[in-house]
Amino acid sequence: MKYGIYNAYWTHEWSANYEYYIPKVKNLGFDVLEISCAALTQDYSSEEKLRDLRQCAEDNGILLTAGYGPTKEQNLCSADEGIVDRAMAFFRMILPKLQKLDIHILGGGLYSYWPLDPTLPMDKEKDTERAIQNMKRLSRVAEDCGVVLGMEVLNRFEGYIMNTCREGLDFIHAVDSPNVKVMLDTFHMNIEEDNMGAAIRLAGKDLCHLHLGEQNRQVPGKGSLPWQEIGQALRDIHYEGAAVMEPFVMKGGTIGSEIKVWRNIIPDISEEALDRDAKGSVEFVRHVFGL
Ligand SMILES: [Mn+2]
Repeated sequence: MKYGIYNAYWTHEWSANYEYYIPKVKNLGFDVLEISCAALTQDYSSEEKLRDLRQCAEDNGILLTAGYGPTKEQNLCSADEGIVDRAMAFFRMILPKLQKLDIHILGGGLYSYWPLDPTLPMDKEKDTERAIQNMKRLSRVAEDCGVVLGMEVLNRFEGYIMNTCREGLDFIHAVDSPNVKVMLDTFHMNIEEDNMGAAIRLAGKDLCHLHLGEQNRQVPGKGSLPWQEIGQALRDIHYEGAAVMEPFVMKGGTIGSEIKVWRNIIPDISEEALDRDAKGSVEFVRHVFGL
């Protein structure tokens, strides 16, 4: 198993200078840096920038993975064809960029939009059916680019298409592509699943990616989630994907607002303190998971 961390832990905006964070996460003990696709429309849009980023990751022995929450204007489950077309156009633009970066996992609520706007109409049945049909089309692009799309199962406050691993599995089985799989996140699972270990075992070989975070989104080991049980379940399914911690501990900026962090979760949010927590946490999960 590979251990990673989401770049957004250190920043207030989704895009950042990834060449700064790649050697940092290597030094802290990680194998993987997850980046936001938002950066690929802004700071990393030229061929040269993409080539340099890939080279930097290779030079440091770091694998890259990608995450994304589509906006409500680019939503694969929308009844508005223009909004679906924008989503397809976005992914058709992004997936070849991921291929150029040697990124093979893109995870998130890709089947819908994020953050959830509860004032918009929600018809779970019809929206899910549209998401399945459009994800079938998108899966062909993903297959061509060698990218697996992780359907991230989100908690009820952030998504309505799939809230449990069971719902995620039903969705991917309906899509029926080797490049569309389930992705779980311990923060969301803690709200929705009866039992964390059972959910991971249920996902089994269909689990392509995993986010780690405590119940208040601190780094693993600082809260009360059952890490022993989670590790046992990952061993039971012989999980070989990446486990990427996705801590959010700072208020402020677009990230603080979209994640809904209204206070600093830890007393010291200096870069040194964040680094220390990340280093301690990756040692903790490697020890507890033993994978
Ligand atoms: Mn997540």
